Amino acid sequence: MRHATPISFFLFFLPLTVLSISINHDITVGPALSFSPNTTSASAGDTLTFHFFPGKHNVAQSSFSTPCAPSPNGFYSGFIVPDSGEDATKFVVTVNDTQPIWFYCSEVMHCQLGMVGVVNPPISGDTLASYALAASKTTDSTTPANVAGGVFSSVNGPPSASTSTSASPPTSTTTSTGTETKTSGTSTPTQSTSAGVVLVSGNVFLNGMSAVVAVAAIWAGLI
Ligand SMILES: *[C@@H]1O[C@H](CO)[C@@H](O)[C@H](O)[C@H]1NC(C)=O
Ligand SMILES: *[C@@H]1O[C@H](CO)[C@@H](O)[C@H](O)[C@H]1NC(C)=O
Ligand SMILES: [Cu+2]
Repeated sequence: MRHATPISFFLFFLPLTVLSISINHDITVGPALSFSPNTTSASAGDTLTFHFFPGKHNVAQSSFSTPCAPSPNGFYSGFIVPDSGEDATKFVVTVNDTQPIWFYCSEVMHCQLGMVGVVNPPISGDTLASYALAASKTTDSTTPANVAGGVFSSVNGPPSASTSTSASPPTSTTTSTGTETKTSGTSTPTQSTSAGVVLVSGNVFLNGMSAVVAVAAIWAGLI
């Protein structure tokens, strides 16, 4: 029977090899004129969850060459302005590839004063510092016409865990303009104060755990 062990071992690892783990990256927007963290490394299929704090802020995607102005088909959250603390509404954007994603807040002068960020900055060449410098030299910001490229969520973390390699990003582009329904009150905002904190989504973790348990059980049974 011993000779059977390696084969079953492979068989039980097979599902794990196609399991891609999506990670959510939390980014706070405000209350200071900054995104935190302002630099994030993400893989395709990961999500970015923007958490909004007081001050009048939003997040809009830009290109490196046009700071403080939206890129065509870029994402835009709309203004999300809580009275105090974190707004219940978060904006979740799926990362589709590892190309750099430059973004800014379009409120008057916020981009010029350094309210900018990047996901997957190039290893060499364009830097956030040079983007911020170029932004500081622009005279005004452009606010996109419509909310686009993401979904609103009232929960912390990604709206749903994707464990499939065929990435199925949330396709429902929210086109509702302007007026957002604010669910006030009960959700306790967990402000992620540590920069760069990543939350492995619960579903993925559980799937991973049960796979590990299954493999361990089989392994133990065969020995
Ligand atoms: C990015 O954030 C870090 C940490 O807060 C800060 O030291 C740095 O100046 C920021 N970079 C830019 C270009 O704003
Ligand atoms: C990824 O694709 C989805 C679906 O087209 C889109 O909503 C989202 O904005 C894209 N993400 C980025 C960073 O462009
Ligand atoms: Cu702002």
